[in-house]
Amino acid sequence: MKSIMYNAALEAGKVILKHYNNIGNISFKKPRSIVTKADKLSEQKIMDIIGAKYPDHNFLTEESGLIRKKSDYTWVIDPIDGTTNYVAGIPQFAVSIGLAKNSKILMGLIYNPVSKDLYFSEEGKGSILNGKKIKVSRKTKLNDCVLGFNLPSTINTSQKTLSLISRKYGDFRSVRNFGSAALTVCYLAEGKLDAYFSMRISAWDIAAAKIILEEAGGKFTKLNGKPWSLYDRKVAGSNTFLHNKLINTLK
Ligand code: LIP
Repeated sequence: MKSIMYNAALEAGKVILKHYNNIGNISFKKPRSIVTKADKLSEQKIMDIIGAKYPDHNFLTEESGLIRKKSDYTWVIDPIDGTTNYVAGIPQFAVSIGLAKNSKILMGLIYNPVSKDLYFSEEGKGSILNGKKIKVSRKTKLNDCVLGFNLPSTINTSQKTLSLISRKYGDFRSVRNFGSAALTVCYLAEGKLDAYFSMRISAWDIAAAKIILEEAGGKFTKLNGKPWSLYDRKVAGSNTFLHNKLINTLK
């Protein structure tokens, strides 16, 4: 399963790069939520590669939704996380592939085809970036911390997010928004950021990132601190040491 996951992500990366300087038409799935030809082709490439090897497995993907085949295994796929960056030529986007057995994430891979940074994790085996183990930061004070967040396409939830950040800004050393939730959580997993939250996230944005964070020593829950499951939208992640403080501050 691991080698299929790698192969699918690397092949999808080639598709994405092929169209990077020639994006073509952009369609709107919903107001402010865009999709390109490369999103669809990348997703198709991933599903073709995985489907050829595991024809009975389910898929949950950003562009096709849930394709259920009654298997215990579900591949959770975002063909380009950070499509707005992709379209703008900002090299901060990634392929994200997670594998869940029932509701448990077993494996995750996040690949930025421009930087070639590849994050991978497997349950119980830690997390790696380009083959080297990564670990979360060891900060324990919120006011030493850099908080990552993301802004969903829905105006109302983004305004709520910004208003929360505005109120709590002074509790943190700084905040960052990168436009790819998957990469943001990887930065947390490797200790570049110390905490993360989202008021609206989708399973395909976050499934792979969740195991990469946890296997690097981090903690990932719902925004209220309770255990996360695949369809929960409000989430928080941290280096573990800060988790309770983060949840309390963001209440
Ligand atoms: C996007 C994210 C971004 C988040 C958006 C959206 P897409 O994913 O990763 O950070 O704020 O809500 O989900 O649509 O580019 O795959």
